[in-house]
Amino acid sequence: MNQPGPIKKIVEKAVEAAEEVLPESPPEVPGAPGPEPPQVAEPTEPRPPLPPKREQAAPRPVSATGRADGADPGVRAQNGEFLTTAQGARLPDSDHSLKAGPRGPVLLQDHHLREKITHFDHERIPERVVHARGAAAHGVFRSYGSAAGLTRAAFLAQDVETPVFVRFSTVLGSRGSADTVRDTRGFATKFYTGEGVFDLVGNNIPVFFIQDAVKFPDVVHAAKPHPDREIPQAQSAHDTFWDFVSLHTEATHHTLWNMSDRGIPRSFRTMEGFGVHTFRLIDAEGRTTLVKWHWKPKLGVHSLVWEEAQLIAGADPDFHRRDLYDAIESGAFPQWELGIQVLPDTPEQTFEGIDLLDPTKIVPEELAPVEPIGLLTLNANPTNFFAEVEQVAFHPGHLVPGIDVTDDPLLAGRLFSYLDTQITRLGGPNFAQIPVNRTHAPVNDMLRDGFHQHAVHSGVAPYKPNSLDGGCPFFAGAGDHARIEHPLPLPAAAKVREAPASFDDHFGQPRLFWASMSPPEREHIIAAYTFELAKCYEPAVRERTLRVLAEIDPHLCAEVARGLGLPAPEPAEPLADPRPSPALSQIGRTWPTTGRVIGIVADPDGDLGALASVRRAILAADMAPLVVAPTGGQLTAGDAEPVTVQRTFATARSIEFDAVLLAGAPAPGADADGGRDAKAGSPAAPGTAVDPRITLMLGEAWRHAKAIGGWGGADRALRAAGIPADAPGVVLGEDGEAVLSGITDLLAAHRVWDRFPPPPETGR
Ligand code: HDE
Repeated sequence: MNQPGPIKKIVEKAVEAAEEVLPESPPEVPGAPGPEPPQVAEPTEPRPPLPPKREQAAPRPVSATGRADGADPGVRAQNGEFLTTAQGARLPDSDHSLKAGPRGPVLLQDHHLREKITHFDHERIPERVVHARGAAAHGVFRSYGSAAGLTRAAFLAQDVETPVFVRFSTVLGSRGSADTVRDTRGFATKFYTGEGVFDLVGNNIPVFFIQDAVKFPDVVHAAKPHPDREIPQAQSAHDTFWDFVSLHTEATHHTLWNMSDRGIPRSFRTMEGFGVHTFRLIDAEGRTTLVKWHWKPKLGVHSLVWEEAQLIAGADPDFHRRDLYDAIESGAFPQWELGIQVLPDTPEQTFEGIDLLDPTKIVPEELAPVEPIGLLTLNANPTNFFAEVEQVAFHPGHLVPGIDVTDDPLLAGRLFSYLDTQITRLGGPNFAQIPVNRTHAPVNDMLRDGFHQHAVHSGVAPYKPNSLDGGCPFFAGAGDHARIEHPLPLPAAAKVREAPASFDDHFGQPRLFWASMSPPEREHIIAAYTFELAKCYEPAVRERTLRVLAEIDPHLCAEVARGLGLPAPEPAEPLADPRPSPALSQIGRTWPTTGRVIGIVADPDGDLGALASVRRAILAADMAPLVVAPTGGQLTAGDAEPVTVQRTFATARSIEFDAVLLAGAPAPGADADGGRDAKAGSPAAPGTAVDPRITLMLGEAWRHAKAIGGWGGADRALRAAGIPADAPGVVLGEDGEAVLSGITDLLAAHRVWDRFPPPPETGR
């Protein structure tokens, strides 16, 4: 056994030092920037660096060739006491360039200056051409074994635990764009299995805009900002997008999902995920099954409302990123069940008349139930965003034995694209050696050299056949876990640029989706189309899109047309009535409330004891309480336990909370003045009894169908906001904890659905 070297000793010392200051359990309020609170004075005494925060993890230490290297995870990060150059020479100063005298010219021989600036100049890499904005976490996947009869994939055998890294993303926006824009979300999972990496690179919407990869640049060019003025950022509400999708009607199904509440998720934790394409599973005997992959969130599918999404994009553009990291930091680990729809592998590759090679079609869950096969738990935040989240490289062709692709023409193009784009984005062909991309299975690929080669390969014969390296490495057989392509028989065919006739049905499944929506969900879809089209400049684009909507549903078309001030066209032929799929609606079930955020508005003159006990009850229920008060600091009164304030009336906005509790009715704070805080109104209404920022917050929570509760005179605040005390989703009482219990029941249904206004009378 080796003696610990000096670096290891430093790391151990650092961990010990940090363990003395780190809390045993997760913090009550997540978001601390480091593992230890800093002192006010700048530290000057050399000491070992702090370790990552308790909830953070880095990629597992394996070598560039996939072998467990036994390294302490800490020693891979920079970890000395002293500032050095990149070559490890200790530096006495990094605040001044080397000059000929204090006022003299800077000397060319200042290598430290040149090294520091040169490195800085190259800190950025190209962002992803799509899915540039994202956030990710580490976790573990535990397989139930229920798919073991269908596939020989070792990680799907019973109770196998596989480390994973999951990246969520928006599609359209740049790396710095807002999280809550209306868009599809990426849901990409890297399974580090013992048989190599398996990537499930999916989305939160089960269908795609196009049926053939050759159209991908078209749809992306149409959806990205206009090339002349480069606006709008991360939006579909503009002419080029609607121009394309109204002409290219195979996009109708995906566009309808984007216009539904699925386009504005409340959280990554409340999104479903889909593999979109059909995949093929192969068992040990070579029998095959077709499957569609599904991720089902334990917290249920939950979305924002559009006004909320817009407010958040301004007030907290990092909303989804923060939500994911905070949930993990506070121990509310997000979970999804992986499920499959199991479909027979017939020569036609159809199921109940649905073409399984057409990525614009779903198989309704009522026809083929989603069978759970394992549980994903995200339990650690990244330690370094760039190294892990920015450099991770997924690929739908990263497959393991027992899992294969189908001939979906969209998937075929993806199999080419990802590796190709990553060579540019990650600066050469060796990005599989970046720590987050390293497989946990030994690599003997005979790929050699290239930019950023990290492995130090031995041997002289990186070719096959060879005898100089003893013939190594050798081919594997099925018994050695080889990934053998399934010998699928192909029908005789001619070389054509055509799609099968079944791909021509562009409206049947959009009709099914619309028919499956509840009244409030339909209202949201109508509003979304009306909003987006009203943002288009060209009347022809609006009119053409209305013709598409006429093929989905006359009410949808008529209502959007009404909002645009245009006549509603008729469908080309009578519309068939589809059988709805209730599984597509978000409404009608209840879900765990773990990790939900409750704002408690404190009245500094109210009962602080009740406030403190409700706060504790929220924490005990695994939810996050945020106390909102006129100023920061702590609230104290008499012998009552002091309560720490997390948000002030000036910094708080309703959008941060899933529910609002009123511990009284706070009088206007000292800064309730339009000059200081425009939210307070300008000029401030004289004689207002309740702080106007709180009435604004209540009005927003009301419109967004959030639960509102209160005690200790809270009814005055509701009156000031014009909210009836007996309205749906309002819980008032004398006992704060009883009010909280009512609010928790409401939160389980995600929104107070009855509160959304009924559809206007339109004769339908
Ligand atoms: Fe992607 N897609 N895609 N895509 N995709 C990329 O790969 C592409 C498609 C998806 O978090 C790129 O490394 C083509 C469908 C996700 O890093 C690129 C086509 C689905 C992510 C690419 C599609 C996806 C990407 C950009 C049509 C859902 C983010 C950077 C044939 C099943 C992964 C990169 C991450 C990323 C190409 C269609 C999901 C350019 C050509 C369908 C989640 O290679």
